This record gives sequence, structure tokens and C-alpha cells, in this order.
Amino acid sequence: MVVTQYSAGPVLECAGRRLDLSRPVVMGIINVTPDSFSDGATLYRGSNLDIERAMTRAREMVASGAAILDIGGESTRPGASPVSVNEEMDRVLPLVARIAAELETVISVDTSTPVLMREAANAGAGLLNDVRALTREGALEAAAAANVPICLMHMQGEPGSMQVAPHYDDVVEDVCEYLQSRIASCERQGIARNRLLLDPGFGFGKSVTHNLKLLRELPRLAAIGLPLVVSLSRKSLIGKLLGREVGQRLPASLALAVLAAQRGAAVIRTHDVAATVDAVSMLMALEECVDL
Ligand code: 8Y7
Repeated sequence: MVVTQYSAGPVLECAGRRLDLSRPVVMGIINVTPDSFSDGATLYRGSNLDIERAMTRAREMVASGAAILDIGGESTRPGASPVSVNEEMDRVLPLVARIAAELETVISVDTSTPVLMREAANAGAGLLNDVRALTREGALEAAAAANVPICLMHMQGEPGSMQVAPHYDDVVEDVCEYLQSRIASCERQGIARNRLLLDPGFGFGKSVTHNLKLLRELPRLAAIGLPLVVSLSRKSLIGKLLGREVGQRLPASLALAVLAAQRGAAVIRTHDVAATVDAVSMLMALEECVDL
């Protein structure tokens, strides 16, 4: 049985830091939100103590093999309260600056906010991760000016209501078409195609079946020809399939990470860096055993 679709990807330039996607890499999630659902997060209000805690986590993730850290200051969890632009900036920017000064890793900023895209790039961010795929007013312009790689994610609806009744004619086809149309918008804005990464947005306006179809058919998204980011870490489809609470979802998250890497994911976004690096390393050992 041959299921492996793994194929070597490019090397991206992320604000002077190299992101080598010739093998799958792990992106560690650092949420700087008071309401993050799965970090065990301690209230984060941007105090010095909070930054020190986040830095401890950042150092651990890098030591465990994270190639990228994804810093997010706006929770996109269903029902999360919206944050003001100033609050999002105050949470994210000091941490980006600290990580840029202290660690060699690529810094990703999870935001849909144009002014933060510009400021984050100035503070040392090397990648922008937008769950709204640069659809907010001014986001295409801000991302073009930031001059760093960008992850375009698919979402149906808005976080508050996206899980109510997600509907697709053909989920894989619809997600492909949406991402292709966002690539075209980027190109019209002067953002070169080779600066883009794509993400099907697991859990963002998708039923369990939609998520499973997207994972099974990930090679169809990979065929667009851009690196794929996949994040299934602790997500609710695991809860729905297995009846597990958030704290009990690591084994299933690891299985999904390996299945995604096997089907062509270039970047695995996760809360659990060390375990995910080990799991994905087993896939790579298998891929490369002919050379040993
Ligand atoms: C994703 C994401 C979230 C994802 C990308 C969570 C910010 C919810 N999910 N970004 N962000 N892909 N690219 O569970 O699936 O982490 S927030």
C-alpha cells in the first residue's frame, strides 16, 4: 500500500531567516490571549511577567525543534470575544520583538489586522498567518508592503457563527477554488506566488466529515503547487470522533500530524512541539531509509 505523497518543498526567505521546507517542519503555537482554549493559558495581559512566561515557552519550543513560532493575539475560537486593534498590537508586538532579539527561529504572526501586519514585519516577524486570507480592508496592501511570506487560510463564515451549519457542494473543490482566487488577488497586488503558503483551515466552518475529506484529499490541495500549512492540534473534530476533552487529544493530534505530513503538508502547526517533531521524524526516517 503506497499512501505517501510527501514531496520536498522550497526554501523561503522570512525576514532574513531561512525556512527550509525540503522536509516538513513544525510551527509552535504561542497564544497571547486571555481566552485561549487549549494552552492552559494563564491570563495574558502583556505584563512583563506574561512576556517572560511566553518567552519560556518560546525557548522550550525552539529547543524541541520548532522551525517557526506562531504568535497570536486574537482568539478565533467560536464565540471568542473580539479584541481591539490596540489590544491585539499590545499583546503581540513586544513578544515578537523579544523573540526576534533572542531566538533564531522564524516568527509568524497570526493576524488579520493590516496595521499589525506592517508593525509585526518591522518588529522582526518573518511570516504572516491570516485565517481570513487577507480579505480585511487594507490587508492585501499591508501584506504586500510587509514583504514576507504569507499563509492564506480558508474559512467559511466568521468565527462567531462558522460552525452553525457549514455547507459545501464539494468541500475539497470549494476550498481549492477559494484559495486559488486568493492567490490571484495576491498576485494582482504584487505579492509573488512564491511568497504564499496555503491552509485548508481545519475546523473553520467545517463539519467532521468536511475535515476528514480535506485531510484525505490533501494531495489535491498540494497539487496547487504551494507549501501547505496544516493545524489539527487538539481540534474539536478529535473531541467529536473520540469523545476526548482538550487535554486528552495529544495521541490523536500526533496521528493526524503524521497523516497530514504524509499527504503533503509542509508545515504542521501545533501546541505540542516536542511530541510532534518526534512523530513527524518517524515519517521522515521511513521516507529516507533507502539512504541509510
Ligand atoms: C489555524 C490557524 C488557528 C489553522 C492556520 C486553533 C490561527 C485555532 N487555527 N492558523 N489559527 N491554520 N494557518 O485551534 O488551522 O489553533 S486558531
